[in-house]
Amino acid sequence: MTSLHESDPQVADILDHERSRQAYGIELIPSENYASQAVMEATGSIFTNKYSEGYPGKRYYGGQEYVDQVEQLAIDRAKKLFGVEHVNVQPYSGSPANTAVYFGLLEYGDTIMGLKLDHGGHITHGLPISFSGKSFNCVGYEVEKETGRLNMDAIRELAIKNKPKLIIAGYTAYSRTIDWKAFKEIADEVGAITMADIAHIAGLIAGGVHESPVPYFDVITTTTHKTLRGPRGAMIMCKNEFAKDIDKAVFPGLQGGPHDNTTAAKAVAFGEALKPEFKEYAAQIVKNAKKLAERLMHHGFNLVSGGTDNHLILADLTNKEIPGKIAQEALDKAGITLNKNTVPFDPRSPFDPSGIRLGTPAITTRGMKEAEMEKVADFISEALDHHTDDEHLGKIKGQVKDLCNGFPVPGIAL
Ligand code: DSN
Repeated sequence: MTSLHESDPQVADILDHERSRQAYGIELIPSENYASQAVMEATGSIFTNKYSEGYPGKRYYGGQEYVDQVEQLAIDRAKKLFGVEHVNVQPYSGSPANTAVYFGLLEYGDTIMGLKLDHGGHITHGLPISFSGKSFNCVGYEVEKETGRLNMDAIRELAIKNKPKLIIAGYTAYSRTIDWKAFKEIADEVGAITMADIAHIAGLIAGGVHESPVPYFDVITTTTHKTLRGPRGAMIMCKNEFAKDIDKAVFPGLQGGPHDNTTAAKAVAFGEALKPEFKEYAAQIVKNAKKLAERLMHHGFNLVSGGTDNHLILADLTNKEIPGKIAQEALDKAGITLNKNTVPFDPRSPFDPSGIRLGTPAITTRGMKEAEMEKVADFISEALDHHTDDEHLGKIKGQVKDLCNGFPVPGIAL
């Protein structure tokens, strides 16, 4: 048994640095989180060595007695967690999961309707240069300019005009709750299938703080590593009537062997999310985001839609006269990680947009609460006020480290 430090000190050294970066910095990218030690152990487990094309009880390789157990366990736990009829836990990540839904349920050229990327959607929801945009007739809906929120009447009109075969709800940069029932009613009116992409808010739904699309939607995709706090991966949940088509689309339609080590880690994460303390975690994510938003607004930040109902905040920095890219870079120097992001109707480019996107899943995992959110907002404001002063940013980085020292990351041993 040779450790990584002995066998490959170069990679081990990079990992050590990344470990410190994660432990001593404030992680605000809303799609990131800190997986538990147990999730990481399963991810790095013996199942890395196994191939298991097929599904439990119907495989194309021998030696499946334990793989079948772990995949079935992941499926059963996911069903219990979300109350769904059917689950496929094999998708490698969110984009392959969404692609599998399209591949299984649509014909090339069909019309699909999703929120435009620069309004908070996802690449796979119909961005013209993506596989989804090239393969389907994609009609993008928008948020309202005045409110930054979805307008269900406008979405209904667009659906009636374009008659999509699939309507997608669920976003990557939208900070408000989603009216699943209203989407379902629109879909029924135009005869569309409904797909919810709950990647960002899966943990909030599992934890009972956001309404679930399950009673309304036909198909639900999610990654497993964001608010759900599992390994990098995804799953597709659906009504039984779509199960066969979805399973065939995942394997053999799009993928070969599932990553069984990730499947084991998904089972662990779903087990963690079924525990009562996960409900407290999910509720605290939202409380923290609301407090962070409130304090940022106190510092004069202009938040799209005026605040948040979930784990994320989208700030338009136009009034601060700091482009998102410069803000991201300055905050990196202060030990605060978030991402530059377009805001709806952004006159700037995605590489140099007007906004920043930030969120609370990771800092909530390390136990920070409302009092710390005030400090985090104060750090951000101070850093952006001094964004050209590296010395000042370095001083804030020291204070960030002091704060982080009081909130060790579960899963990172230093
Ligand atoms: N890359 C993810 C995010 O950051 O929101 C979406 O897939």
